[in-house]
Amino acid sequence: MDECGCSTKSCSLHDTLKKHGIDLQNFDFSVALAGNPNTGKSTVFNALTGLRQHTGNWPGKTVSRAEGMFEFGKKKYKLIDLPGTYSLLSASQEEEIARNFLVFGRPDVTVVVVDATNLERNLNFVLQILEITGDVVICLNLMDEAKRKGIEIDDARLEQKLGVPVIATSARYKKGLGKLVQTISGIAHKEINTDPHKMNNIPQIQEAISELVPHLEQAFPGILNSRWIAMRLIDGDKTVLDSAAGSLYANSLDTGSKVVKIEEPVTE
Ligand SMILES: Nc1nc2c(ncn2[C@@H]2O[C@H](COP(=O)(O)OP(=O)(O)OP(=O)(O)O)[C@@H](O)[C@H]2O)c(=O)[nH]1
Ligand SMILES: [Mg+2]
Repeated sequence: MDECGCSTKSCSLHDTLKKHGIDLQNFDFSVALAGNPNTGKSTVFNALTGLRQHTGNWPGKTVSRAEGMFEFGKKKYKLIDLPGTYSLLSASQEEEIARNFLVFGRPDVTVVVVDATNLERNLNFVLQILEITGDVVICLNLMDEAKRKGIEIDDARLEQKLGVPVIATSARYKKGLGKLVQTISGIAHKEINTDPHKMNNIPQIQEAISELVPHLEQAFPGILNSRWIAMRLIDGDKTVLDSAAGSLYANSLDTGSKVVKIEEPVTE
């Protein structure tokens, strides 16, 4: 038990969370809800927290934030509804908030709400999250819609491939949410061990990165974090090249230097 009266968090972590506008006092665990826009995050959030929630803005931003709580097994969980984003590249206020919260706020559990009818695009986001944290539960939502469209998903295989639990839900109809909460609790209590799939562990990806890096360094002399940029390019994110070019140009105007600093996500 630390001085904040919480059994699981150090006070420095509380301070970090407070900077993000999250007060964890009297809560045992923090849980972030992340995902692409329109996947049902707020529907899950409302179903789990009911009226025990309040909304405001993220500190210093115009993006709205909802936080709430639920109890399970005599423990209190604070739930934070992150802005819906397609990536975590800091390209917009929303992406910056979501990524900074995951990287620096370090929630005990991150629930990634995934649209089962649009799995490919959503998995791109999941893989980015797994680069940041392995304390993840995939909420495979809109399963009713997927069924209606004749889409079949082998959730057990998906779970095996991703190395984190996958729970099928239809949040609008409150289906699967009990199992979701149980799994959140299992991760929070470290009763469920995950083995998150990391993109950079795959030999083919390593090879592709090694092939791309010299081209990047030739095109942008003095570039920093070229491996991370190469990974973003493999993701299909061409805007990162514009950022690299823009930063180089701005830097050379400002300082005469050609060094680019593009933020790199923390990997565990
Ligand atoms: N059929 C079906 N619709 C759902 C389900 N879950 C959510 N929805 C609907 O999907 C729409 C979007 O849900 P939200 O909960 O607002 O999605 P969100 O991820 O919070 O969206 P953003 O905050 O804009 O990123 C709403 O109309 C929900 O009623 C589900 O399991 N099945
Ligand atoms: Mg929402």
